[in-house]
Amino acid sequence: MSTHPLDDPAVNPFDVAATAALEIAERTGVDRHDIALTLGSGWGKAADLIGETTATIPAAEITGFSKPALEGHVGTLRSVLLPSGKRALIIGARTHYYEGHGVRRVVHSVRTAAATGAKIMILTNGAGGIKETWTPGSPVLISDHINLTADSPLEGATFIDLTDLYAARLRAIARSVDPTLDEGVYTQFRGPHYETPAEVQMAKAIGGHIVGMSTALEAIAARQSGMEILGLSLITNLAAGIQKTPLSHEEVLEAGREAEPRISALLAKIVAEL
Ligand code: 8IG
Repeated sequence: MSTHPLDDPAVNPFDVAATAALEIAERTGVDRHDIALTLGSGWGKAADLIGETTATIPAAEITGFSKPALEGHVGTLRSVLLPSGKRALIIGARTHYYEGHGVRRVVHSVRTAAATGAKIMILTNGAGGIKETWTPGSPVLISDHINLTADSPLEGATFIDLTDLYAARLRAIARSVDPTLDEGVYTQFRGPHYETPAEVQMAKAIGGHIVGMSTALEAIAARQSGMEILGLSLITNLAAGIQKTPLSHEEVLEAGREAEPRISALLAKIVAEL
């Protein structure tokens, strides 16, 4: 029998998020957070650069959060005081859809961020690149997404507009910090296997430029909660068949480590402009 609150269909996931937000307020001493960031592979160092960390909490100690499943993913929530005086909540504990715990658990961190007061949600990830001009280590803006998981965080007849999901306003701010930032359509596959070369060609044919396993479902939940969204992918590898060599998780981690100082500094500069 599962004892996870989000596994009980009778439980309202927004109530669980509200409880988690109260716990975060208590543990951090910060009543409201203004911005939230989910830091995926390669982006973790941004946490140290955007401001002063005033509290660090193991995420698993907060209601609804699951233990991190993966190396390279930090299972902490951090409250950071920005130079502007704003407060950022840093989520270093992503639950992936491929873990099989259901989409409620995947988007719990995003709903919790909204419940802490965050109006801007920055979603970052490591991903595969389809555009031939991209090389491993390139950060790119997400302009839109294609959700190939056949799932949704929305339950019941909840019809939500996804136009300008990745806010043009925030993308323009990011480009004002780095005018060389390219952008592309993020295509979420279920994973955890990487795509076949044929699936990558399909993603390309339907308008995808980035392949990943995380961000689309989170962005939908962030929109439902009324947050403005900025999405950034670190291209850690070219997608299968685009690069001629097989993909390896080790290679992906290495590309993330190599790019981390550079892209984390970029993200910190972007956050300072928000
Ligand atoms: I890092 O090539 C990383 N995550 N789906 N495909 C998918 N997810 C990824 C990839 C990739 N690289």
